[in-house]
Amino acid sequence: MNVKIFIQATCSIAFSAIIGATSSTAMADAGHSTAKLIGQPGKVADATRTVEVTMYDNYYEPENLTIKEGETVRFVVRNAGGFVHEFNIASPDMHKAHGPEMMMMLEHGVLEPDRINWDAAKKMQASMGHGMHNDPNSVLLEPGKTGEIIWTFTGRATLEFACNVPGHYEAGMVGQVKLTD
Ligand SMILES: [Cu+2]
Repeated sequence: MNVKIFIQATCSIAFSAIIGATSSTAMADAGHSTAKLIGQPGKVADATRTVEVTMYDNYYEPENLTIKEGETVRFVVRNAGGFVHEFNIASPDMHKAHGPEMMMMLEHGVLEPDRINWDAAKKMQASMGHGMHNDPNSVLLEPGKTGEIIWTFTGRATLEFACNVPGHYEAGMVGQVKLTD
């Protein structure tokens, strides 16, 4: 396989991991049907509640989430660990596809253990030609930082919230989203 082509083909998605792609970029990879099933970005006015999620090395509190189908939830996510962590709502397949992309961020020096290297991110952007966007189903946080996601759970897909920083999912940094009536 031509390595250069491989990198070019995947970098837009890799970038989505961190800087976040448009949802369409991130989700096109997993298929539009999947994108619909996992839900969609919500509006704060529609949020029925706020759920606080704390990230540690390498687990979440709470460990799992129970959410009503159709519910819009505002997640306030805090990284209380010593490493960079991600809170990403997606199907298991999407997480699986996301892992190698995060590995590429690591290899480009963008993703350091305890910080996001924005200079490296800019260099990667310059060399790859991709812009910075927001990825509405994911937030990547340095230690001590807090972020927010507002998500509407429209479907009945099998969902997980997980951290795709290399090694973290495997270490157990993943929880189930149980959708109920
Ligand atoms: Cu993590």
